Amino acid sequence: MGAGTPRAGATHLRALRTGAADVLDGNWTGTSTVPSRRLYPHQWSWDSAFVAIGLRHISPLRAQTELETLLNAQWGDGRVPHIVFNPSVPLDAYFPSPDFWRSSAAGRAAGAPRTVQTSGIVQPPVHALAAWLVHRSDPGLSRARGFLARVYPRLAAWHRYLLHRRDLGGGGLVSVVHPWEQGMDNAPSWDAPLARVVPAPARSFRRADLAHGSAEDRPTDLDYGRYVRLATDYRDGQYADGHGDFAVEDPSFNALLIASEHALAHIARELGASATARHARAERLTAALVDRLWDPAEGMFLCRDVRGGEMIVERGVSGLVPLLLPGLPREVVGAVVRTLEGPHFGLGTTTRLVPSYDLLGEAFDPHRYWRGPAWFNTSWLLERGLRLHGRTAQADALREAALTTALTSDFAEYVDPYTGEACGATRFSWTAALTLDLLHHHVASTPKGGDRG
Ligand code: 9WN
Repeated sequence: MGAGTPRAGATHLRALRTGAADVLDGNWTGTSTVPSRRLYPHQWSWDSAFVAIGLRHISPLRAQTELETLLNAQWGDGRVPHIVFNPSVPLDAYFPSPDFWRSSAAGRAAGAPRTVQTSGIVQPPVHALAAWLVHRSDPGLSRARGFLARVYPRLAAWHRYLLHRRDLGGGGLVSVVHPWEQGMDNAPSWDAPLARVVPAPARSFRRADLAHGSAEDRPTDLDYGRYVRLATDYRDGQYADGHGDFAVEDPSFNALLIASEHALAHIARELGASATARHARAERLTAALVDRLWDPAEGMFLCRDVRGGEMIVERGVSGLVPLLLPGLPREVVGAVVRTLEGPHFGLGTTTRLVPSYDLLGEAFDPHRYWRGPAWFNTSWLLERGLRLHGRTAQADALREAALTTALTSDFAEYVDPYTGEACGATRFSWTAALTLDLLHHHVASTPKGGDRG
């Protein structure tokens, strides 16, 4: 592996498993897992999907519960909210808090639940993929509890919401309406579309994140002002879709939807229904993704600014995530792998884990949120993609690097992509969970088999 990452030895493997399980135990609330006790003290949507993928190796029951708790907060229109608030956590522990989103009042027309408070935006749809992997880890328990039969209609409604209410560009792909929806909040790809948004005045809100993280690593106040404006406008429009100033088709969000659509096909078949229509939809979406977001000259996928009507020429890790799709044309796979290993992302040469943004980009910063550092979930997705497309040596090297870095960084939220230095929170849930998943496959050493298919 480049950057001198050592191979994880047996002692490390034991320490990793114990350490990762301990992080997940510490962040477990009884019904779900917080991403980080201090920084993110509620349930987050895509975090919970990644957490379930790891939890299944130590407790399939807890993994099922994690997903079911999230889906219990689903809105009537099918959306799965990006945060489910824990009522026992003080309001000022995280901003924006439930009194900002006012989900049960402002979201009434969209069918927000009455008994639980949530945000009104969404996050990437990793859930059906997670549900399928959780089922595969213990099919007996899953069948005995009717797990898939219960989650399938909810997951189907979730995908229906995205495909029917969020095709704002009219080309078959889903748009995100807020940078928080895509999950890579502060990525340089949002700079241009965000520039059109008038920021909410700094005095109109109070950030909670700066109490736990260093200001140089977090988004700026100006960015926050814009995030707040977009969320306020969405709320004040009763969370109806199609009116906001920000709409972007993002490669990673759509690729995760497609991967989850394939997973829904497997779930349908397991439940005795036909998988054909779902696989066909996934293939159609893959074709739309290539058609609308693939840039052959850049050798990667780009975001499309739906409101501005143009492609956003910034190289973010999101543009590599479609590698996890089985139906990607062979030349696209080859080009994405070359980009991943080339000077912009440096995997196997200059970087340990996949940076969130172009090493040579003007906005690159190895420590600032989503503008350069490496996150474990994107490396996990790319490890999966490399393995799926037969790049076994590269997948093995990335897995080793992720395992070693998870241990040395105390399961950091994100790391410096060159040095692996810990940034943000430590004992971060999805880092621990995905470590357990990588570890499981490392030990099983079944590159293409097992439950990875
Ligand atoms: C806003 C919880 C979440 C992750 C996101 C990450 C960060 C929140 C924030 O934390 O976003 O949703 O306050 O910055 O960007 O990917 O889901 O871990």
